[in-house]
Amino acid sequence: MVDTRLQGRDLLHRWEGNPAITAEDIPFRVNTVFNGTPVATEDGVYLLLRVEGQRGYSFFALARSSDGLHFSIDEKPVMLPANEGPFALYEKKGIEDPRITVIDGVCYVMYTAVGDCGPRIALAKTHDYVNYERIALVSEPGNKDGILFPRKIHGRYARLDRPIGLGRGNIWVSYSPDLVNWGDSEVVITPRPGYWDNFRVGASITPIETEQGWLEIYHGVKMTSAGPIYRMGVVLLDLDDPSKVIKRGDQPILSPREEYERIGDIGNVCFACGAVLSGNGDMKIYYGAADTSICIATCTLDQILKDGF
Ligand code: BMA
Repeated sequence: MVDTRLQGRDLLHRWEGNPAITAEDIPFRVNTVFNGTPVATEDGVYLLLRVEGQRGYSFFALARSSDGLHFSIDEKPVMLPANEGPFALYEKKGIEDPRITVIDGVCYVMYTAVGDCGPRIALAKTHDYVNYERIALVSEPGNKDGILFPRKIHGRYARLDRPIGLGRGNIWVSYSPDLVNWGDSEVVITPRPGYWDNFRVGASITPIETEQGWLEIYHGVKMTSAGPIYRMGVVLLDLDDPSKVIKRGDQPILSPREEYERIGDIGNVCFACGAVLSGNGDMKIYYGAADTSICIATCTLDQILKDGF
């Protein structure tokens, strides 16, 4: 049988049921839902959703699914911006783009705290996906897309993030002994002039450990006269030293083409916030489309490693 994924323009295959979740599926009034991060639980796949309320700021809701495709959404939001304590000032304009990583059985969520001084990365944890305990604000402003690695590297926690330097976004790696204090930061990848990721790059999913290295699906932004285009690409990082790039795909693996990716509050956006890998190597990648819905794309890990580079 011919594998159509190699014939189309995209390596990933869009789920026929896309968009998987829209504002109409949320049991309370919202503006949009997008950029949800998945976690595989004993009860199926849960997705922590970024929901933008009617007032304009974002918060998180929980979606549950037995098959990873069809979701039902909890009646109430599960995490709202802090309105008191040390996080309140920095979450005044909302909480965005959560990324779940499970390390040693503990479910952590790195997210973007948005305040008057700009976006910074924050860390929380949960034992039931409904209650979230904030741990720390872990970056200065001007940083987004913080994502923990799923295990320590040489005895330290590690994360990818996206500080803005000279107006352009690069992916960096940093290390921590305790998840609170971070340092030894090094740049991992930068935008490539002339390419589909010429303007900004940022980590998108929790790195997946493979025999060849850490597989990271990232978002690359091309700036055009009609505005930015957000696509997904792949990079493979050294298992011992993730600042070392083993290889980086020349081409994106998914680009906005469908109407639900082209048209929305911010058009031309495919923005992944996580993936679920099954034992047989099948992957479901969850992405926000046009900042207006949540979509699902599939592939196998082998195919990404073979044809994504
Ligand atoms: C990024 C983030 C994402 C958003 C994307 C496209 O900078 O803010 O939340 O989906 O832009 O608008």
